[in-house]
Amino acid sequence: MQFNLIGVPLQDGAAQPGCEMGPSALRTAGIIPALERLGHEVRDRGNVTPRPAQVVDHPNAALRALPQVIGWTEALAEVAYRESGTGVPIFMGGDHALSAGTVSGVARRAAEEGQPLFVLWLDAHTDFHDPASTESGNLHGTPVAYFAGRPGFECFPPLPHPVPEERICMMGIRSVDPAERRALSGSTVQIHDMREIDETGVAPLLRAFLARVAQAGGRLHVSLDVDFLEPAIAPAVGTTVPGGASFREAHLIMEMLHDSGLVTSLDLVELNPFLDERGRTAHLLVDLTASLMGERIMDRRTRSFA
Ligand code: DIR
Ligand code: MN
Ligand code: MN
Ligand code: MN
Repeated sequence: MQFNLIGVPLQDGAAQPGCEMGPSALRTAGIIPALERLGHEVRDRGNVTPRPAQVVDHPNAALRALPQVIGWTEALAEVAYRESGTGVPIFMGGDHALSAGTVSGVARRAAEEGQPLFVLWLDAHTDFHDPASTESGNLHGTPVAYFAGRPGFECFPPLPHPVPEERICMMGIRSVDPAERRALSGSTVQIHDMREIDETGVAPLLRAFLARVAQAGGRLHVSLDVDFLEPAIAPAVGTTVPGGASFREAHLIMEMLHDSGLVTSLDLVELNPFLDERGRTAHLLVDLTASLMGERIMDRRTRSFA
């Protein structure tokens, strides 16, 4: 397989600085040799530069770095469209605001290929605010509502191909703000919160979603927020929430995603290497990416997803 690695040193969407070092940490942790060892061709396309920020006014005085995030979204939508034409793009973040651009770009690609785009959102948070509803003012809490085409994003770049809400599946959720809860209560976004994962296990939930993607002949974008993981194993993120996915739950998801053959693009986001100890979380992300791209414990005669 051909991978296009894209660095996205964006941190304007998060409260705490440090995510701009994410792409460097993932490169340093060996993401390129890890993929090459699996027989893939890897091209490092370098880091994205945002479009220049324009003056934008918004009634929500809490909003932070709105013009900058808009500039990143514009640039990323273009890069994601381009890089998804020649291989599987892996977007190395950078905070989660980057997904407004990456999903918008890969959705345009999917539309051109005549295939429906599905999104698997692995996160402690639903990131379903709009610029008016966010109380923290951190725009990394808004990308899903943007690429789903919800109202309130008039200040953002126009979205030619929104992702219908029923094609979005979230796993790992355990922190939802009141405004997000309200917006989601009337929505068809599929949410598997941590309680459901505890009760059911990740495998049946993911298997059902992947069957739906396969049946529709869809493409699948995976967006992995570091805070999806249990903080004890992945401490390098500014928004840790206890009770996250375990080491094996996360690897199992990646292994099943690999077996499905459906994944066409990937975000690795919210890694803040400044909060880490010896690149531990960056290494975990590299190992999870390897599982997603074909690393396995033992060869299997039967596929876990068919
Ligand atoms: C919270 C946190 N819902 C906010 N969101 C985060 O600030 O809007 N998303 N951390 O990843
Ligand atoms: Mn997130
Ligand atoms: Mn999160
Ligand atoms: Mn390693």
